[in-house]
This record gives sequence, C-alpha cells and structure tokens, in this order.
Amino acid sequence: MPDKRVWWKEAVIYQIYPRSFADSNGDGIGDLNGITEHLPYLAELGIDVIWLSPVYQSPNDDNGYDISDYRAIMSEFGTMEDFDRMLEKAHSLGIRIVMDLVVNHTSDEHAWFVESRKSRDNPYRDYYIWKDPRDGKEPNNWQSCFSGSAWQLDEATGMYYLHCFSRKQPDLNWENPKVRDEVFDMMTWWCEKGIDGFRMDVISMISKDPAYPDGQVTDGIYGDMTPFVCNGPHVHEYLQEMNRRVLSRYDLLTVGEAAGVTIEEAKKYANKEGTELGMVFQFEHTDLLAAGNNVVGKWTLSRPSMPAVRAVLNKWQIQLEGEAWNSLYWDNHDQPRAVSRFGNDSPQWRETSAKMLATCLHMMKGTPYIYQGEELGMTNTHFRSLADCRDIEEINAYRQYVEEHHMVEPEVMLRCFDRVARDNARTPMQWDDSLHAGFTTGTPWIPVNPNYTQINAKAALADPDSVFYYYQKLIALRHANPVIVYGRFHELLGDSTTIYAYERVLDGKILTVACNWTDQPQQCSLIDERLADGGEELISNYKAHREGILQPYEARVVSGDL
Ligand code: TEU
Ligand code: CA
Repeated sequence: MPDKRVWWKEAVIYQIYPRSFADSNGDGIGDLNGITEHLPYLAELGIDVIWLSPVYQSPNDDNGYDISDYRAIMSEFGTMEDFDRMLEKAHSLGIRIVMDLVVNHTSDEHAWFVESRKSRDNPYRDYYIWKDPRDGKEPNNWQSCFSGSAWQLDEATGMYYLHCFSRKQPDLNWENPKVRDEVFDMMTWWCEKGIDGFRMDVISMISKDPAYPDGQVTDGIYGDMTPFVCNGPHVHEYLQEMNRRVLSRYDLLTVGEAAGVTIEEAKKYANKEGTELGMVFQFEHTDLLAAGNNVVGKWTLSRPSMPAVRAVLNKWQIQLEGEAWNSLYWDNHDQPRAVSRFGNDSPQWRETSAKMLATCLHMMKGTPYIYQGEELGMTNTHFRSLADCRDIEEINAYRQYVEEHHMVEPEVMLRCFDRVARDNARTPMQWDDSLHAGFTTGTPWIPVNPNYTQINAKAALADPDSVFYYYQKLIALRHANPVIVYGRFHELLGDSTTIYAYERVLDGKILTVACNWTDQPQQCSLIDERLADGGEELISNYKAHREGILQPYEARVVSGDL
C-alpha cells in the first residue's frame, strides 16, 4: 500500500529550545525576537518547519513545560505581538511553526489548579487527580520522573494530587470531559492564529490505570509508574476525539511524544487512516541503557552500541512500513548531544562522525528532526558540580541518590551527567566566538559550553566542509529525491558490528547507504559493488575514498536504478 503523500512527510523539522537559542535583549535568556532575528539562518539551512518548545506563561519550574496560562506568552520570552511577528516572518520564509502542546499536566500556578486545590467540592476539583491517603501516606509507591513520590499532599483538603513530573506540574484528569473541552478550545485558538501543528508532550500518559496500583521497585526506593501511566485504557479514545474536534479541521503536522510506546501502540497513535496523530517519537534507541549497565535509573556511564541502536531503528523502519509514519531523531532538549552519545566528539573525529550520524538518520524513512546546534556538531558539556546544573531532573536525582540515600558518589553522578543530563542539550546555541558565543550580551542563564570558540555558526558558515553545509545538502537531497522520503527500507549487512548499511527502493530507484560507526577503517565492498552496477555517489563525508574500505566514520550514499 503506497504511502499517502503529504507535506509533513516530506519536511525536515528543526527544534528550537527558546530559552537557549538567542537572547535579543541582554537578560541572558533566549526569546522570541532572538528567534525572529535568526530565521534567515534557518532558511539558509533549508528546514521546512520549526518545532518550538513551550513559550507560554510559566513559572519555569521545568523551563516552560509547566504552563500557567496557555494563551499568554512567557514574560521572559516576550509578548504575543513578538510571537505574531515571528510567526509572520517564518511563514514569509516558507517555514511553518509547530507548537509544543503540554496538556498531560499544567503548572500548579494555573488558575484551574489554584481553584481545584481550594476545596473538595470546588467546580475545578476534578480537573486534576486527587486521592485520599492510604494508611496515612501516599496513595501508592509511584516515583515521579523527577525523583521523589509522584504524589503531593495538599494540606488544605488532606488529599494527595498526582504529578508524574515535578510537584509544580499536577496531572490533568482527562477522564473529565470539561478538561477535554478546555484543551480542545485552547488548541483551536492557536490553530486560528495560523500555527501549523503540535508536538504533544507525553501524550501517551493522558490516560492512567484507574486502579493506580503500586509499581515494581527498581531503585530500592520507589515504584515504577510507567506501565500504569503510558498507553492507558482511554488514550486512543481521547486522541480520536481530539482529531475529530480539532486536528481534522486544519492542515497540521502532529507528532506525539509517546513515552513507553511500542510498535503496536504506534500503529494506533500514527495510523495511516489519520484518525489520531501523524507520527510519534519513540524512545527505544534513546532509552537503550535504561535497562542495563546503568548506575541508577537512566543515569549511566556507558553508551549504546551500534548494533543495539540499529536493531531498534531497523525494527521501527520495517514494522511501521505501510502501517504508520516514523519520526527520526538523535537529539532533543531532553537528550545528550548526538555526537557525544552515538558518535565521537574528539577534535579529530567530531565533524566526521557528526556527518556520518546525520547521513545514517536522514537517509531513513520518516520525518527527520534536527535539534538546535546539532547542525553545528555541538557536543555535551562538563559538569564540575551541582552548581553547573539547571535542570530539575538532574538536580532532584542528585539530591535523591547522592545526598539523601547515599547510593551514588558525587563524582560518579556528575560523570553520569556528563553522559546523559538534559542540560547537555540546553547550553546556549553557539553563534560565534565572541563572549558567550554571541548568545547574549548579558550573563547566560546556563554556562555556555567552553568549546564555543571552535564550534559556532559563524565558523561553520565560513567553512564549505562544515557540518552545517553537510546538513544543508542532506535536506536538499530529501527535497529532491522521493526515494528518500517514500522508498521502502531494507536492512543490509545486518550482522556487521561496525557498519550500519541499508537500502531504500521506490519506483525503480535504489539508494544504498553505508556508515562506518568506528574510528578504524573497515572492510566493506558494498558501495563499490553498487557503483560498479552503474550507481552514482549522492553524498559522502569524505572527498577521497579507498576501494573496498570504509574509512573511520565514513558515510557513503549511492543512487542507482533497479
Ligand atoms: O519529556 C517527557 C519525558 O519522559 C522526559 O522525562 C524525558 O524522557 C526524560 O527526561 C529523558 O531523560 C517531556 C518533555 O520533553 C520534557 O522536557 C518535560 O520535562 C516533561 O515532558 C514534562 O513536561
Ligand atoms: Ca532575552
């Protein structure tokens, strides 16, 4: 069954984390006018859509993923006029804007929650999830994603409210039709303003197991809530209702951030009939070490192997074929920098391996997402102490596992942060080699990565062989070659421990991709064979090649006719 052709399958998306992208007024915090000023840079890169992390009013307990007013702009980011100007400028450059929809929870400062907590019979009480104490304590043993119990006692009414994230992010009760009405009205309000879609924050968590059973204790302290909050009993009903009442009325890109999603669930969330969402983000390749040689929870000192990453991505490429549409990503604001996690961020191999990773992902089937700075080969940073941390997830984990339970040595936890802390992705965008990398004329809210003097957009734009121009070529190739967008995926060299290879086939065209994930030359004649069959090189991160060899981190793509 050929894929239905539609713009968001042919697009390349660029994610902006506004707080760290560009500061236009010297307060050390990125803002909307800073984005507007840099739209021509994104037009030069050639991307089609910007996914904007939340810009709504928020107390910033979780940097905007705790919303106190869905119809107002966060004061630090600017005004609604600034937003409208950015939207208009983006559209004039042919760039669409996708908003971040955070409706699994609100801020505890949202008017709905301020009312809800006032009394047990307040009209807004059932907008949230309240439970009586169990034996005088929390209703169950669930751990929040940000450490500690997922339940907070509210003295005024002697009941606990659920917060899967911080205690300042109470979960909305989607079983309440009034909540769904409020959310759908708000979404319509933004669509009427002319935005082009939504990335839906933890959308797989909006329907909970009504029994709220205890979870398995995995860290010796709290229970794992994942099986009881992800892909719950009514999640597809709610999304089909959202689709009927809002999404189907506009021409939107929709992508669900689906923590805990499986292939079978993804076939529902992103079904080809289009009754729910366009696509989902899955987390199997980024959570690979969540079930293995970790220090505790997600915190790890190791990195995933190429065969393990390949097994996950190939499974999603093959099993969604003809059923649902894939998203493709290495990076986002919650993940460490791709070149540090999956590539090699040493001065010798950083750019070559960044280009190899880009090739490996962007030649796959699905909609590719580029996270701000990924196009420069920006790297993880280094955490000298807790004082360098800004993200509630790592700060709370440090407090729980190092300070409170003495399960992890401080130095070990900081090394884990170097590997996988979310702040690795949140250091300011590196624009040039001036003070604070040209991000701000003030004091940045989070330290700039000291390597900005070597890694920055100004240097990249002056270097024809930069990672930036390599991404520009990959994006242009996707726009020009339907086989890259719609071609069927076939695994090649599946037993190699060093080479990630595959082919794509559409309407008599065949694309062959081979990527060496190691810092050593590897025997590989696949590309030579395809060239001998009349293929032509489409892109590579090396200018000169060696017969029968893939050089360290070499990526090669050959296009031919079947
Ligand atoms: O992230 C959901 C989520 O599961 C994160 O906890 C992420 O997987 C984890 O931090 C990886 O270590 C979304 C947003 O992307 C994130 O920024 C928010 O903090 C979170 O939801 C709550 O809104
Ligand atoms: Ca600012």
